[in-house]
Amino acid sequence: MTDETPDTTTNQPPLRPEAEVLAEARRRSRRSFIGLGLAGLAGFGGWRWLFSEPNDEGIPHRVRKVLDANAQLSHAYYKQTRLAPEFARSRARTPRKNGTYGLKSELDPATWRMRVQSYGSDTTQEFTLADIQALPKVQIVTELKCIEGWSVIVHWAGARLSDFLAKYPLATRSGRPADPLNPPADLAPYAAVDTPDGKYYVGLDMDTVLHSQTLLCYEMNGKPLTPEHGAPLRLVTPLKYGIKHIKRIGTIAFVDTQPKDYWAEMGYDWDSGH
Ligand SMILES: Nc1nc2c(c(=O)[nH]1)N[C@H]1C(S)=C(S)[C@@H](COP(=O)(O)O)O[C@H]1N2
Ligand SMILES: [Mo]
Repeated sequence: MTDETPDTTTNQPPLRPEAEVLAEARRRSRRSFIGLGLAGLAGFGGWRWLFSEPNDEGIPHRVRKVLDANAQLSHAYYKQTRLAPEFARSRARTPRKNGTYGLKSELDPATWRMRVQSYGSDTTQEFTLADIQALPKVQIVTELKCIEGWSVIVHWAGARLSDFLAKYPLATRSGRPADPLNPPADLAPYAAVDTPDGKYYVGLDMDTVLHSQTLLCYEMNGKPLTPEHGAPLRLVTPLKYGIKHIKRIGTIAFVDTQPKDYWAEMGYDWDSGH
């Protein structure tokens, strides 16, 4: 973040560190809550704006309730219908190397494994990159949006996380496959995804896990991922901001409670959708 040099070849605006954006959002929220009308809050854009705010300070209780109701509506909508826009491959560019938490130690791709803890048990199963690459290869050209205020169209390739969970049914207690169109009743509500060293971590709700554009990604713009962009395997989930696209996946655990999330702990909203 702050230690990164902007990539001048892609002609992007100067970097705004996440921490700086966060501080500004806090100032803005304090100043503008009083002047904000309820009508605005209840509007479709209103809830999104508010939910992008880092904290609840100063939100009257009743307003909070309206917001929660709106969030539930939008959640249902998102679940059933939303896809991130896709673009022509010719528009794909190389994104910044942004964020190095959990990437600082050396990693040998030959000995790397993705360790998955199945729902309702302590057992973990290990997967090689070849296991992931044996699943259907899915390619999407979508926008990577960072909360710092930049976005880049990127061509990603990998396996759908939902295809992985259909083949390896680790997200249900019963061992039933996690069919996104007909989710079993004993499906885990959340997944926790961490780097191998545990220094970066994201939490995902199950709608996001099973979304058709959520990939266990191993290629960027037609080439294997480089270490800076998350080799050997990263998450891509284009309805969420970049902060959820965890690079260098180490472990996935299917769990009952909302998992800890690196940037949510710093004050961003846990969902981080856009
Ligand atoms: N392990 C890890 N993954 C991470 C981060 C990080 O610091 N560590 N930063 C996130 C952020 S804030 C963004 S915007 C994207 C950027 O991905 P890129 O470096 O491939 O552009 O990675 C995300 N994944
Ligand atoms: Mo980001």
